[in-house]
Amino acid sequence: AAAVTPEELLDLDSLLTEEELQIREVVRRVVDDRVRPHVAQWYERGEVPVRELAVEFGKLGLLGMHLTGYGCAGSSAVAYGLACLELEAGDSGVRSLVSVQGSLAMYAIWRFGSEEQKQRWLPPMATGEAIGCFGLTEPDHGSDPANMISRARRDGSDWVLSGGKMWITNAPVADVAVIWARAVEDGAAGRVRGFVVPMDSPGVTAREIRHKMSLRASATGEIVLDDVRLPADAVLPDAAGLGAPLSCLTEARHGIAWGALGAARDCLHTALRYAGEREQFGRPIAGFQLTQAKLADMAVELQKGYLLALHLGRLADRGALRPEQVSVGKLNNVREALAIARQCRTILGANGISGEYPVLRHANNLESVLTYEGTSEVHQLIIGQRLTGLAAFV
Ligand code: TGC
Ligand code: FAD
Repeated sequence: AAAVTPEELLDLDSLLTEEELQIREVVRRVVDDRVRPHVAQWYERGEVPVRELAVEFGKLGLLGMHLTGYGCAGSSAVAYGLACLELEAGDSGVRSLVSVQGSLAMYAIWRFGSEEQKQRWLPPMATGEAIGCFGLTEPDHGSDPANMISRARRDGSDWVLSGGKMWITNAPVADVAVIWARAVEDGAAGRVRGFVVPMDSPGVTAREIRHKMSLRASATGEIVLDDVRLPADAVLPDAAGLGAPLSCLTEARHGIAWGALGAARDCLHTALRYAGEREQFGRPIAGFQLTQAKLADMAVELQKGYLLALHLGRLADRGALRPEQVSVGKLNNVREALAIARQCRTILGANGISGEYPVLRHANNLESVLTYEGTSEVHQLIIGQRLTGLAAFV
């Protein structure tokens, strides 16, 4: 019988609408044209043309694509997920660019910002003319953002921000940052508030983090906030408490549950092609039972992950998606994608470690994806808390 792709195995395309299939096709094409031919080189050099890509993606409505108004496309959650999947089939760093811009920075302004903040920032962010970043993690506080050290104190009507953020995607190239800091109220640390901070504000410095062995086609930086004076209207008026940044994470984590499958799919396609062509012991390695067991198991996991992502997307489109459900998707799909990438690596033998093939690049990227947006342990604890009613974080 003729070979089918892993996606054709269960005919899961039949679960998508015509419009969703069209959006997927558009994103797949832009990844084929603008990402695939260059991404190995970007990865090797540790440089990526964020601005050019952002403008390209902006033209297609991929930035803040699931948001409405202010130049955003207003697509469904499923369409957004499919876009994330296709982008990450190119590279996790490219999907990160879009996640951070749309689901973190733009979403925070869209959901919690004033009308003036939305008018000022969302249209240029939707076109990719303005790049955003999202500063929650600090050098000493990653999984426990509640213990953040960054502070915002009042000075007259102004706000003065001090502290620092670490591992911030897009920071080295960003025009604007959404920074989360505890407001100092009556001399004591109060609630977490969000601030819209132009990156050229006096006292803000961004330094690129170099020597990464993962997510090299992504700009990652540290932001230092040295008594950054901001006007009263820099605060996001509707964000008070840690729930605000955490709700932004729910948006981005949903995209990642889809996106990671793209990296896995690209690895599996590569391994299938390679196994069909590579001969050892006088026959294609795809004909060995042990190779087929690996390929079959990976195709099964990929399709299970896809069904899970699609279920989450449909729940989101009904307005019924809960954060712990997103944790199930993020935990499972990133964990399985990483396992698939590593397994594919074995099928390529020595070629598996070469940059001529995408497999180890995806596997290395997925190490970051496993850690950011909540480590797998944090998602296990979120699910565990939901199952038992007991919080085991502390
Ligand atoms: P906890 O007491 O559980 O919650 C504080 C308040 O927040 C509410 N809440 C949420 N609201 C909306 N969405 C969610 N996902 C929420 N999770 C919690 C909660 O109901 C509560 O509300 P209220 O009204 O009672 O105050 O908070 P906790 O301090 O115990 O922390 C819980 C924990 C550990 C799950 C949380 O801190 C966490 O998720 N930690 C992981 C941090 C993280 O994921 N950082 C990611 C940074 S951004 C990033 O990595 C970008 S990577 C680039 C890319 O995306 O491509
Ligand atoms: P830690 O919190 O120090 O965790 C270290 C280990 O301890 C992990 O295995 C963790 O699971 C475990 N651990 C921690 N607490 C517990 C517990 N209670 N129980 C059991 N185990 C526990 N952040 C942003 O704000 N914005 C960004 O744009 C952004 N981009 C990123 C890009 C990259 C490439 C990377 C790698 C990270 C990025 N991050 C960003 C930061 C990311 O969100 C954090 O790295 C992540 O939340 C984990 O924090 P940490 O690295 O400080 O690890």
